Amino acid sequence: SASDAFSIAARLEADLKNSPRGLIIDGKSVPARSGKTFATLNPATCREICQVAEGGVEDVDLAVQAARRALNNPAWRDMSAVDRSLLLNRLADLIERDAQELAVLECIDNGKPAALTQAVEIEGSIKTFRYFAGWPTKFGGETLPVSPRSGAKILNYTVREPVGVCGLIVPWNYPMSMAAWKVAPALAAGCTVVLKPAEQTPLTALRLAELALEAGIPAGVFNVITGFGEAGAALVDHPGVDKVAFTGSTEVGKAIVRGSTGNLKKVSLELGGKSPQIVLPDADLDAAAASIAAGIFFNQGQTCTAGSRLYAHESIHDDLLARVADHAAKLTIGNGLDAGVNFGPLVSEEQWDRVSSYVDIGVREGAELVCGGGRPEGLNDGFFFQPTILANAGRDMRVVREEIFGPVLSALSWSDPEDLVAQANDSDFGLSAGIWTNNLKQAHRLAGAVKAGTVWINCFNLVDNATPFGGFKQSGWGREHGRQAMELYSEVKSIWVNLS
Ligand code: TXE
Repeated sequence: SASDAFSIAARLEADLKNSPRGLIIDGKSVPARSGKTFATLNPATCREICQVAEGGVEDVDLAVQAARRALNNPAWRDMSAVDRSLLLNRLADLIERDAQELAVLECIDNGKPAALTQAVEIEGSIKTFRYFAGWPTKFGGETLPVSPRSGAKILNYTVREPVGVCGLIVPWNYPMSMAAWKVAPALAAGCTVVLKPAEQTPLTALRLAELALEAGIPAGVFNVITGFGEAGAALVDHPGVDKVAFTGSTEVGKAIVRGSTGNLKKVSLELGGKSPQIVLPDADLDAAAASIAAGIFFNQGQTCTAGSRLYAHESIHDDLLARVADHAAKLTIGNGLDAGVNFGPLVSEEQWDRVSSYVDIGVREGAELVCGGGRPEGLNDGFFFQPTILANAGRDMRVVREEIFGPVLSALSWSDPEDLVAQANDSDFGLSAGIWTNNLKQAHRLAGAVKAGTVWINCFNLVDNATPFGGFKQSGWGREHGRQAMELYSEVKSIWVNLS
Protein backbone atom coordinates (compact mmCIF):
# COMPACT_ATOMS: atom_id res chain seq x y z
CA SER A 1 0.00 0.00 0.00
CA ALA A 2 0.99 3.63 -0.33
CA SER A 3 1.81 4.09 3.32
CA ASP A 4 3.93 0.94 3.25
CA ALA A 5 6.12 2.27 0.45
CA PHE A 6 6.51 5.65 2.16
CA SER A 7 7.39 4.08 5.51
CA ILE A 8 9.82 1.61 3.96
CA ALA A 9 11.45 4.52 2.11
CA ALA A 10 11.70 6.54 5.33
CA ARG A 11 13.40 3.63 7.10
CA LEU A 12 15.79 3.00 4.20
CA GLU A 13 16.69 6.67 3.92
CA ALA A 14 17.30 6.94 7.69
CA ASP A 15 19.58 3.88 7.57
CA LEU A 16 21.46 5.07 4.50
CA LYS A 17 21.88 8.71 5.44
CA ASN A 18 24.48 8.23 8.13
CA SER A 19 26.53 5.44 6.61
CA PRO A 20 28.11 5.92 3.21
CA ARG A 21 27.79 2.81 1.03
CA GLY A 22 31.08 1.06 0.31
CA LEU A 23 32.33 -0.88 -2.69
CA ILE A 24 31.95 -4.65 -2.48
CA ILE A 25 35.30 -6.33 -3.00
CA ASP A 26 36.03 -9.92 -2.03
CA GLY A 27 32.84 -10.19 0.00
CA LYS A 28 33.45 -7.06 2.08
CA SER A 29 32.07 -3.56 2.00
CA VAL A 30 35.07 -1.22 1.76
CA PRO A 31 35.62 2.51 1.14
CA ALA A 32 37.35 3.65 -2.04
CA ARG A 33 41.15 3.77 -1.69
CA SER A 34 41.02 7.49 -2.42
CA GLY A 35 38.44 7.96 0.34
CA LYS A 36 36.24 9.76 -2.19
CA THR A 37 32.46 9.50 -2.15
CA PHE A 38 29.65 10.96 -4.24
CA ALA A 39 25.99 11.69 -3.61
CA THR A 40 23.09 9.73 -5.05
CA LEU A 41 19.87 11.76 -5.30
CA ASN A 42 16.18 10.99 -5.11
CA PRO A 43 14.90 12.35 -8.47
CA ALA A 44 11.40 12.94 -7.08
CA THR A 45 12.66 15.36 -4.43
CA CYS A 46 16.18 16.29 -5.64
CA ARG A 47 17.39 15.46 -2.12
CA GLU A 48 20.52 13.44 -1.41
CA ILE A 49 19.81 9.87 -0.26
CA CYS A 50 23.35 9.06 0.83
CA GLN A 51 27.01 9.13 -0.08
CA VAL A 52 28.46 6.24 -2.08
CA ALA A 53 32.10 5.20 -2.49
CA GLU A 54 33.64 6.55 -5.68
CA GLY A 55 35.65 3.67 -7.09
CA GLY A 56 38.77 4.45 -9.12
CA VAL A 57 41.55 2.64 -10.96
CA GLU A 58 43.05 1.16 -7.77
CA ASP A 59 39.72 -0.16 -6.53
CA VAL A 60 38.96 -1.70 -9.92
CA ASP A 61 42.34 -3.44 -9.77
CA LEU A 62 41.60 -4.87 -6.32
CA ALA A 63 38.16 -6.06 -7.44
CA VAL A 64 39.60 -7.71 -10.56
CA GLN A 65 42.25 -9.46 -8.45
CA ALA A 66 39.54 -10.70 -6.09
CA ALA A 67 37.47 -11.93 -9.04
CA ARG A 68 40.53 -13.73 -10.46
CA ARG A 69 41.22 -15.47 -7.14
CA ALA A 70 37.56 -16.48 -6.92
CA LEU A 71 37.66 -17.84 -10.47
CA ASN A 72 40.50 -20.15 -9.44
CA ASN A 73 39.03 -20.97 -6.04
CA PRO A 74 38.05 -24.67 -6.11
CA ALA A 75 34.93 -23.79 -4.10
CA TRP A 76 33.67 -21.95 -7.21
CA ARG A 77 35.69 -23.44 -10.06
CA ASP A 78 34.91 -27.05 -9.21
CA MET A 79 31.39 -26.52 -7.92
CA SER A 80 28.96 -29.03 -9.41
CA ALA A 81 26.36 -27.82 -11.88
CA VAL A 82 23.61 -28.78 -9.43
CA ASP A 83 25.16 -26.70 -6.65
CA ARG A 84 25.67 -23.70 -8.93
CA SER A 85 22.04 -23.95 -9.93
CA LEU A 86 20.99 -24.17 -6.29
CA LEU A 87 22.93 -21.00 -5.40
CA LEU A 88 21.32 -19.01 -8.20
CA ASN A 89 17.89 -20.22 -7.10
CA ARG A 90 18.70 -19.27 -3.52
CA LEU A 91 19.64 -15.76 -4.68
CA ALA A 92 16.29 -15.60 -6.51
CA ASP A 93 14.56 -16.61 -3.24
CA LEU A 94 16.28 -13.75 -1.39
CA ILE A 95 15.29 -11.20 -4.05
CA GLU A 96 11.76 -12.51 -3.69
CA ARG A 97 11.93 -12.16 0.11
CA ASP A 98 13.09 -8.53 -0.21
CA ALA A 99 11.08 -7.68 -3.34
CA GLN A 100 9.17 -4.75 -1.91
CA GLU A 101 12.18 -3.23 -0.21
CA LEU A 102 14.24 -3.52 -3.40
CA ALA A 103 11.44 -1.88 -5.39
CA VAL A 104 11.26 1.01 -2.93
CA LEU A 105 15.04 1.38 -2.96
CA GLU A 106 14.97 1.54 -6.77
CA CYS A 107 12.10 4.02 -6.61
CA ILE A 108 13.97 6.48 -4.39
CA ASP A 109 17.21 6.11 -6.34
CA ASN A 110 15.81 6.18 -9.88
CA GLY A 111 12.35 7.76 -9.55
CA LYS A 112 10.44 4.87 -11.14
CA PRO A 113 7.11 3.98 -9.50
CA ALA A 114 7.66 1.41 -6.73
CA ALA A 115 4.60 -0.77 -7.32
CA LEU A 116 5.28 -1.07 -11.06
CA THR A 117 8.96 -1.68 -10.36
CA GLN A 118 8.13 -4.54 -8.03
CA ALA A 119 5.71 -6.09 -10.51
CA VAL A 120 7.90 -5.69 -13.58
CA GLU A 121 11.56 -5.29 -12.72
CA ILE A 122 12.01 -7.08 -9.42
CA GLU A 123 9.72 -9.94 -10.51
CA GLY A 124 11.63 -10.00 -13.79
CA SER A 125 14.97 -10.23 -11.99
CA ILE A 126 13.74 -13.15 -9.88
CA LYS A 127 12.72 -14.89 -13.12
CA THR A 128 16.09 -14.12 -14.69
CA PHE A 129 17.99 -15.78 -11.84
CA ARG A 130 15.61 -18.77 -11.88
CA TYR A 131 15.86 -19.12 -15.66
CA PHE A 132 19.67 -19.06 -15.65
CA ALA A 133 19.71 -21.37 -12.60
CA GLY A 134 18.36 -23.93 -15.06
CA TRP A 135 21.34 -23.65 -17.42
CA PRO A 136 24.37 -25.02 -15.51
CA THR A 137 22.84 -28.49 -15.60
CA LYS A 138 22.02 -28.25 -19.32
CA PHE A 139 24.81 -26.26 -20.92
CA GLY A 140 27.42 -28.54 -22.39
CA GLY A 141 29.34 -29.36 -25.56
CA GLU A 142 28.77 -31.72 -28.46
CA THR A 143 30.36 -34.78 -30.00
CA LEU A 144 31.16 -33.95 -33.63
CA PRO A 145 31.54 -36.17 -36.69
CA VAL A 146 35.02 -35.16 -37.90
CA SER A 147 36.55 -36.92 -40.96
CA PRO A 148 40.33 -37.31 -40.55
CA ARG A 149 42.07 -37.89 -43.90
CA SER A 150 44.24 -40.73 -42.65
CA GLY A 151 41.20 -42.80 -41.76
CA ALA A 152 42.39 -42.77 -38.14
CA LYS A 153 39.78 -43.21 -35.48
CA ILE A 154 39.23 -39.86 -33.84
CA LEU A 155 36.88 -38.70 -31.14
CA ASN A 156 36.13 -34.99 -31.28
CA TYR A 157 34.07 -33.23 -28.68
CA THR A 158 33.57 -29.71 -27.42
CA VAL A 159 33.33 -28.39 -23.89
CA ARG A 160 32.19 -25.03 -22.59
CA GLU A 161 34.37 -23.17 -20.13
CA PRO A 162 33.69 -19.88 -18.35
CA VAL A 163 35.16 -16.94 -20.28
CA GLY A 164 36.72 -15.75 -17.00
CA VAL A 165 36.58 -12.45 -15.12
CA CYS A 166 33.76 -10.28 -16.50
CA GLY A 167 33.37 -6.52 -16.22
CA LEU A 168 29.66 -5.70 -16.28
CA ILE A 169 28.83 -2.04 -16.91
CA VAL A 170 25.17 -1.11 -16.63
CA PRO A 171 23.01 2.01 -17.01
CA TRP A 172 20.50 3.72 -14.74
CA ASN A 173 17.23 3.10 -16.61
CA TYR A 174 16.56 -0.45 -15.32
CA PRO A 175 19.35 -0.83 -12.75
CA MET A 176 18.21 -4.09 -11.20
CA SER A 177 17.19 -5.83 -14.43
CA MET A 178 20.31 -4.77 -16.30
CA ALA A 179 22.46 -6.15 -13.47
CA ALA A 180 20.44 -9.40 -13.35
CA TRP A 181 20.57 -9.89 -17.14
CA LYS A 182 24.36 -9.94 -16.93
CA VAL A 183 25.18 -11.37 -13.49
CA ALA A 184 22.84 -14.38 -13.82
CA PRO A 185 24.23 -15.87 -17.07
CA ALA A 186 27.81 -14.96 -16.07
CA LEU A 187 27.54 -16.87 -12.79
CA ALA A 188 25.60 -19.71 -14.45
CA ALA A 189 28.51 -20.10 -16.88
CA GLY A 190 30.99 -20.19 -13.97
CA CYS A 191 32.49 -16.72 -14.44
CA THR A 192 33.25 -14.21 -11.72
CA VAL A 193 32.21 -10.57 -12.08
CA VAL A 194 32.92 -6.94 -11.28
CA LEU A 195 29.69 -5.00 -11.67
CA LYS A 196 29.82 -1.23 -12.30
CA PRO A 197 26.35 0.27 -11.78
CA ALA A 198 25.52 3.71 -13.13
CA GLU A 199 26.48 6.65 -10.92
CA GLN A 200 22.84 7.82 -10.83
CA THR A 201 21.54 4.49 -9.43
CA PRO A 202 24.13 2.52 -7.44
CA LEU A 203 21.98 1.26 -4.56
CA THR A 204 20.21 -1.90 -5.78
CA ALA A 205 23.41 -3.33 -7.30
CA LEU A 206 25.04 -3.14 -3.87
CA ARG A 207 22.05 -4.88 -2.27
CA LEU A 208 22.08 -7.57 -4.96
CA ALA A 209 25.73 -8.38 -4.21
CA GLU A 210 24.97 -8.55 -0.48
CA LEU A 211 22.11 -10.94 -1.17
CA ALA A 212 24.45 -13.08 -3.30
CA LEU A 213 26.79 -13.40 -0.30
CA GLU A 214 23.85 -14.25 1.92
CA ALA A 215 22.83 -16.93 -0.58
CA GLY A 216 26.26 -18.52 -0.16
CA ILE A 217 27.93 -17.41 -3.38
CA PRO A 218 31.64 -17.39 -2.43
CA ALA A 219 33.34 -14.07 -1.65
CA GLY A 220 35.03 -12.51 -4.69
CA VAL A 221 32.66 -14.08 -7.23
CA PHE A 222 30.43 -10.99 -7.33
CA ASN A 223 32.18 -7.63 -6.74
CA VAL A 224 30.68 -4.16 -7.15
CA ILE A 225 32.54 -0.96 -7.98
CA THR A 226 30.33 2.09 -7.70
CA GLY A 227 31.51 5.24 -9.39
CA PHE A 228 31.57 7.20 -12.62
CA GLY A 229 32.60 6.47 -16.20
CA GLU A 230 36.28 6.45 -15.18
CA ALA A 231 35.65 3.31 -13.10
CA GLY A 232 33.96 1.70 -16.11
CA ALA A 233 36.85 2.73 -18.35
CA ALA A 234 39.33 1.23 -15.85
CA LEU A 235 37.50 -2.09 -16.11
CA VAL A 236 37.58 -1.92 -19.90
CA ASP A 237 41.29 -1.14 -19.81
CA HIS A 238 42.25 -3.80 -17.24
CA PRO A 239 44.31 -6.68 -18.68
CA GLY A 240 42.88 -9.01 -16.00
CA VAL A 241 39.34 -8.66 -17.36
CA ASP A 242 38.47 -11.29 -19.99
CA LYS A 243 35.11 -9.95 -21.06
CA VAL A 244 33.12 -6.74 -20.87
CA ALA A 245 29.34 -6.67 -21.14
CA PHE A 246 27.86 -3.19 -21.47
CA THR A 247 24.44 -1.64 -21.70
CA GLY A 248 24.28 2.10 -22.29
CA SER A 249 24.78 4.77 -24.89
CA THR A 250 26.12 4.00 -28.37
CA GLU A 251 28.82 6.62 -27.85
CA VAL A 252 30.22 4.89 -24.75
CA GLY A 253 29.76 1.52 -26.49
CA LYS A 254 32.17 2.68 -29.19
CA ALA A 255 34.64 3.90 -26.54
CA ILE A 256 34.44 0.44 -24.94
CA VAL A 257 35.27 -1.27 -28.22
CA ARG A 258 38.28 1.01 -28.66
CA GLY A 259 39.36 0.60 -25.02
CA SER A 260 39.17 -3.18 -25.00
CA THR A 261 41.77 -3.83 -27.70
CA GLY A 262 44.70 -4.06 -25.26
CA ASN A 263 44.01 -7.70 -24.42
CA LEU A 264 41.24 -8.15 -27.03
CA LYS A 265 38.67 -8.89 -24.38
CA LYS A 266 35.37 -10.31 -25.53
CA VAL A 267 32.78 -7.53 -25.78
CA SER A 268 28.99 -7.59 -25.86
CA LEU A 269 27.01 -4.39 -26.21
CA GLU A 270 23.37 -3.42 -25.81
CA LEU A 271 23.13 0.18 -27.00
CA GLY A 272 20.65 2.81 -28.06
CA GLY A 273 17.50 2.52 -30.10
CA LYS A 274 14.98 4.53 -32.06
CA SER A 275 12.33 1.90 -32.54
CA PRO A 276 9.55 2.35 -35.10
CA GLN A 277 5.91 1.58 -34.37
CA ILE A 278 4.33 0.79 -37.74
CA VAL A 279 0.55 1.00 -37.96
CA LEU A 280 -1.38 -0.27 -40.99
CA PRO A 281 -4.86 1.02 -41.86
CA ASP A 282 -6.61 -2.19 -40.76
CA ALA A 283 -5.04 -2.30 -37.27
CA ASP A 284 -7.07 -2.55 -34.07
CA LEU A 285 -6.61 1.10 -33.11
CA ASP A 286 -7.70 0.69 -29.49
CA ALA A 287 -5.10 -1.97 -28.83
CA ALA A 288 -2.45 -0.16 -30.86
CA ALA A 289 -2.99 3.19 -29.11
CA ALA A 290 -2.75 1.68 -25.62
CA SER A 291 0.41 -0.21 -26.48
CA ILE A 292 2.02 2.67 -28.37
CA ALA A 293 1.44 4.92 -25.34
CA ALA A 294 2.90 2.30 -22.98
CA GLY A 295 5.75 1.68 -25.42
CA ILE A 296 6.94 5.28 -25.21
CA PHE A 297 5.75 6.39 -21.76
CA PHE A 298 6.56 3.36 -19.59
CA ASN A 299 9.56 4.16 -17.36
CA GLN A 300 9.17 7.80 -18.49
CA GLY A 301 10.45 6.79 -21.91
CA GLN A 302 13.85 5.83 -20.54
CA THR A 303 13.81 2.44 -22.25
CA CYS A 304 16.22 1.30 -24.95
CA THR A 305 13.38 -0.35 -26.89
CA ALA A 306 11.00 2.62 -26.49
CA GLY A 307 8.76 2.91 -29.55
CA SER A 308 9.75 6.50 -30.22
CA ARG A 309 8.98 6.78 -33.96
CA LEU A 310 5.34 6.30 -34.89
CA TYR A 311 4.55 5.57 -38.55
CA ALA A 312 0.75 5.74 -38.83
CA HIS A 313 -1.03 5.26 -42.16
CA GLU A 314 -2.45 8.61 -43.30
CA SER A 315 -6.03 7.25 -43.21
CA ILE A 316 -5.89 6.55 -39.45
CA HIS A 317 -3.12 8.94 -38.39
CA ASP A 318 -5.24 11.64 -36.72
CA ASP A 319 -7.58 9.19 -35.03
CA LEU A 320 -4.71 7.09 -33.66
CA LEU A 321 -2.79 10.11 -32.43
CA ALA A 322 -5.82 11.43 -30.57
CA ARG A 323 -6.19 8.06 -28.86
CA VAL A 324 -2.50 7.91 -27.88
CA ALA A 325 -2.82 11.47 -26.49
CA ASP A 326 -5.83 10.31 -24.43
CA HIS A 327 -3.67 7.62 -22.85
CA ALA A 328 -0.95 10.19 -22.15
CA ALA A 329 -3.47 12.43 -20.42
CA LYS A 330 -4.61 9.59 -18.17
CA LEU A 331 -1.17 8.89 -16.72
CA THR A 332 -0.81 9.76 -13.05
CA ILE A 333 2.41 11.70 -12.61
CA GLY A 334 4.08 12.04 -9.21
CA ASN A 335 6.32 10.54 -6.55
CA GLY A 336 6.64 6.84 -7.33
CA LEU A 337 6.17 5.89 -3.67
CA ASP A 338 2.51 6.82 -4.12
CA ALA A 339 0.70 3.61 -5.15
CA GLY A 340 -1.54 5.47 -7.60
CA VAL A 341 1.37 6.95 -9.56
CA ASN A 342 2.40 5.26 -12.82
CA PHE A 343 4.68 7.96 -14.23
CA GLY A 344 7.61 9.24 -12.14
CA PRO A 345 10.32 11.82 -12.66
CA LEU A 346 13.21 11.47 -15.09
CA VAL A 347 16.38 10.13 -13.50
CA SER A 348 18.41 13.35 -13.33
CA GLU A 349 18.60 17.03 -14.10
CA GLU A 350 20.94 16.24 -16.98
CA GLN A 351 18.33 13.93 -18.48
CA TRP A 352 15.58 16.53 -17.93
CA ASP A 353 17.62 19.15 -19.80
CA ARG A 354 18.34 16.70 -22.59
CA VAL A 355 14.69 15.76 -23.09
CA SER A 356 13.56 19.37 -22.87
CA SER A 357 16.12 20.51 -25.42
CA TYR A 358 14.98 17.80 -27.85
CA VAL A 359 11.40 19.05 -27.62
CA ASP A 360 12.65 22.56 -28.47
CA ILE A 361 14.68 21.17 -31.35
CA GLY A 362 11.63 19.30 -32.69
CA VAL A 363 9.42 22.37 -32.56
CA ARG A 364 12.13 24.50 -34.18
CA GLU A 365 12.45 21.90 -36.94
CA GLY A 366 8.71 22.23 -37.62
CA ALA A 367 7.08 19.45 -35.61
CA GLU A 368 3.78 20.22 -33.90
CA LEU A 369 3.49 19.84 -30.13
CA VAL A 370 0.31 17.80 -29.56
CA CYS A 371 0.68 17.44 -25.79
CA GLY A 372 3.22 17.80 -22.99
CA GLY A 373 6.57 19.44 -23.65
CA GLY A 374 7.65 20.48 -20.19
CA ARG A 375 7.21 20.33 -16.44
CA PRO A 376 3.78 19.14 -15.26
CA GLU A 377 1.82 21.73 -13.33
CA GLY A 378 2.10 21.55 -9.55
CA LEU A 379 5.23 19.38 -9.53
CA ASN A 380 7.93 21.93 -8.89
CA ASP A 381 10.46 19.73 -7.12
CA GLY A 382 11.95 16.73 -8.83
CA PHE A 383 12.85 16.05 -12.43
CA PHE A 384 9.31 15.65 -13.73
CA PHE A 385 8.60 15.92 -17.45
CA GLN A 386 5.21 15.52 -19.13
CA PRO A 387 4.41 12.74 -21.58
CA THR A 388 4.92 14.46 -24.92
CA ILE A 389 3.80 13.92 -28.52
CA LEU A 390 5.31 15.66 -31.55
CA ALA A 391 3.24 15.33 -34.74
CA ASN A 392 4.12 16.12 -38.37
CA ALA A 393 7.63 15.00 -37.76
CA GLY A 394 9.82 14.72 -40.84
CA ARG A 395 12.22 11.92 -41.66
CA ASP A 396 15.32 14.09 -41.38
CA MET A 397 14.43 15.78 -38.12
CA ARG A 398 16.76 15.11 -35.21
CA VAL A 399 13.78 14.03 -33.08
CA VAL A 400 13.22 11.21 -35.59
CA ARG A 401 16.86 10.23 -35.97
CA GLU A 402 18.36 10.56 -32.48
CA GLU A 403 17.59 8.70 -29.27
CA ILE A 404 15.92 11.14 -26.86
CA PHE A 405 15.54 8.63 -24.03
CA GLY A 406 12.54 10.36 -22.55
CA PRO A 407 8.74 10.42 -22.87
CA VAL A 408 8.67 11.95 -26.35
CA LEU A 409 6.86 10.30 -29.27
CA SER A 410 7.63 11.59 -32.77
CA ALA A 411 4.75 10.84 -35.15
CA LEU A 412 4.88 10.61 -38.96
CA SER A 413 2.21 9.60 -41.45
CA TRP A 414 2.78 7.35 -44.46
CA SER A 415 0.96 6.25 -47.61
CA ASP A 416 3.42 4.31 -49.78
CA PRO A 417 4.23 0.85 -48.30
CA GLU A 418 7.63 0.63 -50.04
CA ASP A 419 8.67 3.98 -48.68
CA LEU A 420 7.37 2.96 -45.24
CA VAL A 421 9.92 0.14 -45.01
CA ALA A 422 12.68 2.44 -46.25
CA GLN A 423 11.77 5.03 -43.61
CA ALA A 424 11.51 2.49 -40.80
CA ASN A 425 14.98 1.21 -41.69
CA ASP A 426 16.46 4.67 -42.23
CA SER A 427 18.13 4.68 -38.81
CA ASP A 428 21.55 4.06 -37.30
CA PHE A 429 19.79 1.85 -34.76
CA GLY A 430 18.11 -1.56 -35.08
CA LEU A 431 16.99 -2.67 -31.65
CA SER A 432 13.26 -3.33 -32.05
CA ALA A 433 10.12 -2.58 -34.04
CA GLY A 434 6.36 -2.83 -33.55
CA ILE A 435 3.90 -3.78 -36.30
CA TRP A 436 0.16 -3.26 -36.00
CA THR A 437 -2.13 -4.98 -38.52
CA ASN A 438 -4.65 -7.81 -38.76
CA ASN A 439 -3.31 -8.82 -42.17
CA LEU A 440 -1.17 -11.89 -41.60
CA LYS A 441 0.77 -11.63 -44.85
CA GLN A 442 1.58 -7.97 -44.34
CA ALA A 443 2.64 -8.59 -40.75
CA HIS A 444 5.12 -11.31 -41.68
CA ARG A 445 6.40 -9.45 -44.74
CA LEU A 446 7.11 -6.40 -42.62
CA ALA A 447 8.65 -8.48 -39.83
CA GLY A 448 11.06 -9.87 -42.42
CA ALA A 449 11.82 -6.46 -43.90
CA VAL A 450 12.56 -4.39 -40.80
CA LYS A 451 16.14 -4.41 -39.59
CA ALA A 452 15.74 -5.00 -35.87
CA GLY A 453 16.78 -7.54 -33.26
CA THR A 454 13.23 -7.87 -31.94
CA VAL A 455 9.95 -7.47 -33.82
CA TRP A 456 6.63 -7.32 -31.99
CA ILE A 457 3.45 -7.95 -34.00
CA ASN A 458 0.31 -6.58 -32.34
CA CYS A 459 2.19 -6.26 -29.06
CA PHE A 460 5.18 -4.29 -27.81
CA ASN A 461 7.98 -4.49 -25.23
CA LEU A 462 7.46 -8.16 -24.40
CA VAL A 463 10.73 -9.54 -23.10
CA ASP A 464 11.44 -13.04 -21.83
CA ASN A 465 14.58 -14.78 -20.60
CA ALA A 466 13.96 -17.58 -23.09
CA THR A 467 14.28 -15.48 -26.24
CA PRO A 468 17.30 -13.48 -27.46
CA PHE A 469 17.42 -9.72 -26.94
CA GLY A 470 19.79 -7.32 -28.67
CA GLY A 471 20.31 -5.12 -31.66
CA PHE A 472 21.17 -4.89 -35.33
CA LYS A 473 23.38 -2.05 -36.58
CA GLN A 474 24.55 0.46 -33.96
CA SER A 475 22.22 -1.00 -31.34
CA GLY A 476 24.84 -3.49 -30.31
CA TRP A 477 26.83 -6.69 -30.49
CA GLY A 478 25.56 -10.06 -29.31
CA ARG A 479 22.32 -11.16 -27.70
CA GLU A 480 21.33 -11.38 -24.06
CA HIS A 481 18.88 -13.99 -22.68
CA GLY A 482 18.47 -17.58 -23.77
CA ARG A 483 21.27 -19.91 -24.83
CA GLN A 484 22.89 -16.91 -26.56
CA ALA A 485 23.62 -15.33 -23.16
CA MET A 486 25.31 -18.52 -21.93
CA GLU A 487 27.43 -18.44 -25.07
CA LEU A 488 28.45 -14.81 -24.36
CA TYR A 489 29.91 -15.83 -21.01
CA SER A 490 31.71 -18.99 -22.14
CA GLU A 491 34.46 -20.15 -24.45
CA VAL A 492 34.11 -23.29 -26.52
CA LYS A 493 37.00 -25.73 -26.65
CA SER A 494 37.35 -28.44 -29.30
CA ILE A 495 39.12 -31.58 -28.08
CA TRP A 496 40.61 -34.22 -30.41
CA VAL A 497 41.36 -37.72 -29.16
CA ASN A 498 43.27 -40.21 -31.29
CA LEU A 499 41.58 -43.56 -30.72
CA SER A 500 43.69 -45.47 -33.31
O1 TXE B 1 24.86 6.72 -20.51
P1 TXE B 1 26.30 6.11 -20.48
P2 TXE B 1 24.34 8.07 -19.80
C1 TXE B 1 21.59 6.73 -23.76
C2 TXE B 1 20.43 7.65 -23.65
C3 TXE B 1 20.90 8.63 -22.62
C4 TXE B 1 22.35 8.73 -22.96
C5 TXE B 1 23.25 9.19 -21.86
O2 TXE B 1 20.22 8.28 -24.88
O3 TXE B 1 20.25 9.84 -22.68
O4 TXE B 1 22.71 7.42 -23.32
O5 TXE B 1 23.10 8.40 -20.70
C6 TXE B 1 29.35 4.01 -17.74
N1 TXE B 1 33.87 3.61 -20.15
N2 TXE B 1 21.40 5.54 -22.96
O6 TXE B 1 25.35 9.14 -19.91
O7 TXE B 1 27.29 7.20 -20.29
C7 TXE B 1 28.47 4.84 -16.86
O8 TXE B 1 29.13 5.18 -15.66
C8 TXE B 1 33.17 2.69 -19.47
C9 TXE B 1 20.74 4.47 -23.62
O9 TXE B 1 23.89 7.74 -18.45
O10 TXE B 1 26.43 5.21 -21.64
C10 TXE B 1 27.27 3.93 -16.69
O11 TXE B 1 27.55 2.92 -15.73
N3 TXE B 1 31.99 2.95 -18.87
C11 TXE B 1 20.84 3.21 -22.89
C12 TXE B 1 27.15 3.27 -18.07
O12 TXE B 1 28.44 3.42 -18.65
C13 TXE B 1 31.50 4.19 -18.97
C14 TXE B 1 20.82 3.25 -21.41
C15 TXE B 1 26.09 3.89 -19.00
O13 TXE B 1 26.31 5.27 -19.11
C16 TXE B 1 32.19 5.21 -19.67
C17 TXE B 1 21.52 4.40 -20.89
C18 TXE B 1 33.43 4.87 -20.27
N4 TXE B 1 34.14 5.75 -20.98
C19 TXE B 1 21.75 5.50 -21.66
N5 TXE B 1 31.46 6.34 -19.61
C20 TXE B 1 19.99 2.11 -23.47
N6 TXE B 1 19.68 2.20 -24.74
O14 TXE B 1 19.64 1.16 -22.80
C21 TXE B 1 30.35 6.05 -18.90
N7 TXE B 1 30.37 4.75 -18.49
